[in-house]
Amino acid sequence: MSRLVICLVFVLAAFTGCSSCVIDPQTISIWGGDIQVPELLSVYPVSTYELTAEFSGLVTVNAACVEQTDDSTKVIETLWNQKAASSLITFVMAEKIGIGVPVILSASVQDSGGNSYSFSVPFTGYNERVPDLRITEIRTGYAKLKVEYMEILVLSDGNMAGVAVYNAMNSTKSVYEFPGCEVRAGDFVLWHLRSVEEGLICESDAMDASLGTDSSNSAWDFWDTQERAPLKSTNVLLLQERIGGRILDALLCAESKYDAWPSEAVRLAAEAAVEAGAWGPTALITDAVCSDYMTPTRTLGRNPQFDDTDCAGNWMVCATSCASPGTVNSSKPHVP
Ligand SMILES: [Ca+2]
Ligand SMILES: [Ca+2]
Repeated sequence: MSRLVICLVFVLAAFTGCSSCVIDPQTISIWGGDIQVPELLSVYPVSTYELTAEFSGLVTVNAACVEQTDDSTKVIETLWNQKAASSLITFVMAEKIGIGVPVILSASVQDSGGNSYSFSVPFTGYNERVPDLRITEIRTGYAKLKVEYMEILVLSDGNMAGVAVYNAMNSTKSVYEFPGCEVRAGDFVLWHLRSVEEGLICESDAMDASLGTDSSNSAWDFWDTQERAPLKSTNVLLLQERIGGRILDALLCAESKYDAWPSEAVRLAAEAAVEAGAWGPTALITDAVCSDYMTPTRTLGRNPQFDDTDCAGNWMVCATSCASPGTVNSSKPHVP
């Protein structure tokens, strides 16, 4: 059989070109008779100078470089420490990449059969200044311009870049990642799940930049673009320092019509929250806060009169019209 040459074109990111990089960033090319080459599974930064690439099989690296893709378009010398073929490769960059700065890793690898291919993947500079954060309020109801949101209180100064919310009951889009934003202890952050108005801005520099119903001039507003009931009232929400990273806080909530978590994903998230010490005493749905009677103006919030003890007793559904996006929660409960 003649030598099989397959070229697959993958547009992985907007890319302006890299003269000193030998790898074509938009092309994955495979040479050889066996096209079952190891697949690139993920690329993620693990420290300020290191990132890890995970493959579905053993590979060796032929070449690699990292290029900054903001205004500077700088190429950063990149090495890898590899004596034998591995499915987990750590690349070491010669220079620090700023928190949240967009970059692209381009590399060429080959497997034991001699099949080689190159790839380019975008990622952002490692955030070593993740603030301590607490979920303080959620709205799961939606009416007209009042969209679902999560309010987060910042407990220590830091940067939000890459901080992730895992929304366990949302199978369409289960993770939201915050962009870079310097925050200070005492600030409120608002993640609005829909964008249904004009003038919405994800604020990175100024708290008063965004318009929009429930935006706040004294909170950092971020706007997602989800649809169709994206935040369920029976749910487990995890706030993580980065995707797959340490759990900073969690909220387990459930309507009384359920006597068990409605999906395996939610059950596992509840267990992860309890294991991380972010909720208790158990991961059973009976230890979740009751989220009955929520409406667009009756949100679920921490009662500001109680200390944070990571359990259902800290939370309550507030009275009608007492939703408080971007400000301290009401301590007036809804009385059914
Ligand atoms: Ca704002
Ligand atoms: Ca509030």
